[in-house]
Parts: sequence; structure tokens; C-alpha cells
Amino acid sequence: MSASKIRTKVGIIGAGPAGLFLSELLHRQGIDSVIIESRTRAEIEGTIRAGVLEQWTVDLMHQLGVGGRMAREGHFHTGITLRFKGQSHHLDMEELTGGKKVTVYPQHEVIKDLVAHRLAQGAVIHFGVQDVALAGIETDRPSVSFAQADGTPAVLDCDFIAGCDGFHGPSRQAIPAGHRREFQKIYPYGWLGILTEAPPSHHELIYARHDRGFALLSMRSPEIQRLYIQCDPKDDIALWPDERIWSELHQRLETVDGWKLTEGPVIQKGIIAMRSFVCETMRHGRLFLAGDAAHIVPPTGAKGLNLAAADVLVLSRALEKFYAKGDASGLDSYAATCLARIWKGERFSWYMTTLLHTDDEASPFEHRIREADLDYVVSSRAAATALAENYVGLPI
Ligand code: RFL
Ligand code: PHB
Repeated sequence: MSASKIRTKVGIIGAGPAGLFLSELLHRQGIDSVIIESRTRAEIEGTIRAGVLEQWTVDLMHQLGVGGRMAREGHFHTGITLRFKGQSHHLDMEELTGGKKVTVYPQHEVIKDLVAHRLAQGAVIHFGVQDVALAGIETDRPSVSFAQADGTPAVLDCDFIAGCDGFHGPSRQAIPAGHRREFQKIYPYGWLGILTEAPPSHHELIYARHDRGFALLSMRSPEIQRLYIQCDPKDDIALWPDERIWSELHQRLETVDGWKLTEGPVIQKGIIAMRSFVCETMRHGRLFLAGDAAHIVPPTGAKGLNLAAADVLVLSRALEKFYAKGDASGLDSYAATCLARIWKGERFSWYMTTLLHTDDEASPFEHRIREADLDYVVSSRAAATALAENYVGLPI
């Protein structure tokens, strides 16, 4: 069977936040693109992942005309609570950052909004594709071959490929290993996350450090809570019946003043491992990596989706300059521009993870240093401001 040929300016691999934001940003500049996605639309719209959007990501959603539902259904918090030694400490993010807020709006809702908007504009998104392979990335006519959902082969001929296919996708692997400069840290912690049918036990997010391990209280709607506890990343979820999860949550989140965690039926649960990873080679020839394809952060800092959106904003501006003026300087500086901010996101995510998790391998001295660090954050305006400005998002 001969492959059907599709021609576009920018071939985008992956319909996660990076790929969808990019396609929307390019469309607004009159640059056509085609997205290919290995999962179905229902799968990408149903996967539970991130919850927190930085202020500028919220602003971007509005600028792109996709912020309406978020404005109605999102949770807008003025701060977060840090909890340790049974005491709660409120960090007023809005006041510390001159008006920026914490927005809790789930990633799959962002995806739904972007997909609906793009399709309504006539965008081409091929869902459920297989056997994706990149070719000619070192030439000025790169291409992506794939099998469409019905099995028919297709080739996407383009000027540029945007690898927005997450950590496990083929784009990064298409860069020869000898050219890839990569950095990684694997943590000895995992996160067990649950969704529970119970109204949020608190009006804002609670990040708790406890001798038994980290716990996080977040939310999805007025009826659904999202909760996480630190666990062994190798744990089988079968080792965690609901009663054990609730017992840990109660112990780790409890306070001296009798605050109560609301329980409800657990409707979803799973374990994720935690890593920090950066592939500094974000460009190779005509291939540009963006989002999780190029970098991973542990979720404690709530940065991954936001970093992905920042990459594609930089990439869209660079492509606009290239098509409008024939100026490739933005493309040449793409990696350096993104990496300056990515490494700060990596630092903050590592910092929040180290600060809040219990590490069996850490010495008693290191434990005391972490406690002192937390105490410093909640007692010094300068330290609290540093945490807050990173949490709500550094400038692009
Ligand atoms: P994604 O979302 O992984 O999307 C990549 C897409 O590419 C597709 N794909 C392919 N398509 C075609 N061909 C192939 N061969 C392909 N291989 C893969 C995949 O199916 C997928 O649809 O990457 P992207 O767009 O870079 O977005 C990154 C974010 O998803 C990620 O960083 C965040 O979810 C991280 N994260 C958080 N980020 C935040 O900003 N705030 C948070 O509060 C936050 N909380 C979290 C998180 C991630 C979590 N998990 C599950 C890892 C909480 C958790 C628990
Ligand atoms: C979430 O609601 O899923 C969430 C919130 C804050 C984080 C990570 C995840 O730091």
C-alpha cells in the first residue's frame, strides 16, 4: 500500500499540552501545522495528571481564547499551606508576588479545551497513530512516517518537526546518542495519587512534611479531592488498599488543632516514580524538542505542564520570525533561551522535593537542615517570597 502524503510547515508529534499549545500559537501566526498523536482523543482527554497552572499559563489560555471554562470551573487560590510538626503555615502567594494567584485546573481539562478549539478551527489532528518514525532531521525536508488509526500508511513532509511526544516518545531518540547532552537524577520516592469523591478538606493546597513521608492535598472540583502520599516507587498498588492510604493520609496531614480530612470513595489510584531529567540538546537540525520530551521534573513543584507551555511559546516566536522575515536567529537560540528557565524549574522542583520528602538515606544532620529550611521559609518574608515567585511562575 503506498503511503498517503501530507504536507505541512510544522509536523507536531504529540497532542499533550506542548503539542496543542504549539499548534494553536502557530495557527494564530498563520503557520500551518499537523499533529499526530498515538493515543485516542478519549484517552488523552481522560488521563489524570497535572493540577496547578502558573499565572502566565492562565493568562496565555485567555489570550488564546481558551480560558472561558477555566475561569468558570478552575479554583483560584491566593496561597498554599505548608504543614509540618502538626502546624499549618499559610503562604500568601498573592501578597508575596504582587497579585499572582495559584490556579488549580486539571491538565485533562486544558487538553479538552485546546482540542475542541483547534478542531473547531479546522485543525488536523491524527489520533491513534502507530509506528511513528522521524527521517531527514538533518536536512531541510524532514518527514515523519506513521500508520493512521485505520492502519493505512502516511508520511508527513514538513519544514520542521516539533517533538512534543513526552518522555517516552520517539523524537528525543531520533537525535543520535553522541549528540545528546543529558542530565538525570532518580529519586528514591514515588507518589501514590488518589481521586476521591469527597469535597475538598481545605480551601487551598496543603503540602505536608511528616516523619512518615510527604503528603499533598489538592482538589479537582467541589466534589472531588486529589491526594498524594510519598511511597516506595517500586511499590505495587495492590499493597495499598484504601484503608492503608487513608490511615497514612490522616497521620501525615493531621494537625495539633484537630483539623479533619474528609474521606470518600476512592475512584482512581496509581503510583508514579519521580525523576529530574534534562536533554540540553533541544534542537538537532530541523527537529525541536519541547516539554517532557526534553525535560522532566518531580511533580512537587507543579512545574511540568508550565515548562512545556513556555518551551512552545519560545518556539512559536522563533518560527514566526523565520517565516515572516527569513530570520533563523530565534531558532538558533531556542535551546539556550528555554534552558535558562528550565534549569530554574528543575532547581525549584528538586528543592521542593528535597524539602518535603522523608529520605531514609539522609543523615540525621540532613533531616535537621531540612527542618531548618522549612522553618526559615515560614518565618522569613525573603525566603517565603523566593518560594512564592517560583511557585506562581518565573517570568518568560
Ligand atoms: P505529555 O503530556 O506527555 O504529552 C505527550 C503526548 O505525546 C504522545 N505520544 C506520541 N504521539 C505520537 N507518536 C508517538 N510515538 C508518541 N509517543 C507519545 C502521548 O500519547 C502524549 O499525548 O507531554 P507534554 O505535552 O510535554 O506535557 C507535559 C505535562 O504533561 C507534564 O509535564 C505534567 O503532567 C507534569 N505534572 C504537572 N505539571 C504542572 O505544570 N503542574 C502540576 O501540578 C503537575 N502535576 C504532573 C503533575 C505530572 C504527574 N504525573 C502523572 C507524571 C502531577 C502528576 C501526578
Ligand atoms: C495536583 O493537583 O495534581 C497537583 C497539585 C500540586 C502539585 C502536584 C500535583 O505540586
